[in-house]
Amino acid sequence: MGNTSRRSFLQKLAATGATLGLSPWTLNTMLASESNAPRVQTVTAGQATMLSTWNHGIEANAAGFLALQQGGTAMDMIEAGARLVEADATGLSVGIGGLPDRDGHVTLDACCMDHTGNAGSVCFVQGVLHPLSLARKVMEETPHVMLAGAGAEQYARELGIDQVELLTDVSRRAWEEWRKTSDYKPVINIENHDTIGLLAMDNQGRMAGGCTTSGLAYKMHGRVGDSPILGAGLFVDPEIGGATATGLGEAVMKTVGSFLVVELMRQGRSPQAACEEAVHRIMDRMPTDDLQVGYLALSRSGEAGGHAIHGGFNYALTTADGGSLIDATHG
Ligand code: SD4
Repeated sequence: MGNTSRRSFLQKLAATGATLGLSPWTLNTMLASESNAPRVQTVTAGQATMLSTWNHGIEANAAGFLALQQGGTAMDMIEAGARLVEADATGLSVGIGGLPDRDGHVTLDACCMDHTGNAGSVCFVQGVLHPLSLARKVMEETPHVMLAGAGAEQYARELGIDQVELLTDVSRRAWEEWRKTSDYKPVINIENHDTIGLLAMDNQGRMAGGCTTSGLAYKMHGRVGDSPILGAGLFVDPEIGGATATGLGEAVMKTVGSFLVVELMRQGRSPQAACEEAVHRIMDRMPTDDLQVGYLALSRSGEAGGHAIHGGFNYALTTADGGSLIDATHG
């Protein structure tokens, strides 16, 4: 992270921490441990843990821990973290402010899984501020797992979930600029590095996960990525652990990445080794010079790991002792 972006990140973290009512001690611990963190950490089984993709994972995890302190479950931690990032209009790849498709529509994808293995998902949703909350409602209140497009939007209206214009002045201007050339080429770690995947374990050992995104910028209208696809962008087996993905969804879907990571953990791999194997599966099957994918995994015993095709992928790991931003291994 460059000095300027790091400074603004830390300022934002301090402001968010204050809003969340985090103690100065917790904030200081997070700030102090933002660098030089080990790549793999083990926490005490039963100790609450939260793991989220990219820089904004620190703030998301802080929101998750606040939900936990207020009596929430692992699923509440996930929803709280996701909502914070979805509502941040400065993020260009999640919720409001997300970059639109090539026709100028912001379309959102999200899913979640809870500690019972239950799952909910929404995809190709427009005008909804909190798609992960909508996915949770699908999981908890309907006999279905996945709602798409107009049907999901109709359900959101019935529930009274906030409706908003997701295209902001900034994202509209970026789209208008892009339209001058309409050049579509994924750019590693640049185009979409804000999608958030979250994994959590609460004090009672309950595990949950979530993933929420506006997907690839300037994608074809109607394109749905890996993020709302259970087993691809997210998978949680309450007995084994969870995994989530970020990056080019097409590569993740073709290898059913998050399910693969969890199954590898079931066979005895550590979260780190499982993420590495899932990344190598992609690297073995397709050219990856222009393609980034990163996986995160959290085991039931509280061990965390992350690995990506290319450098530049990082993630936030938070326990009651504080949070750290970790540069994932790669290659
Ligand atoms: C997608 N996987 O729609 C998402 C994008 C992403 O970090 O995660 N970017 O393909």
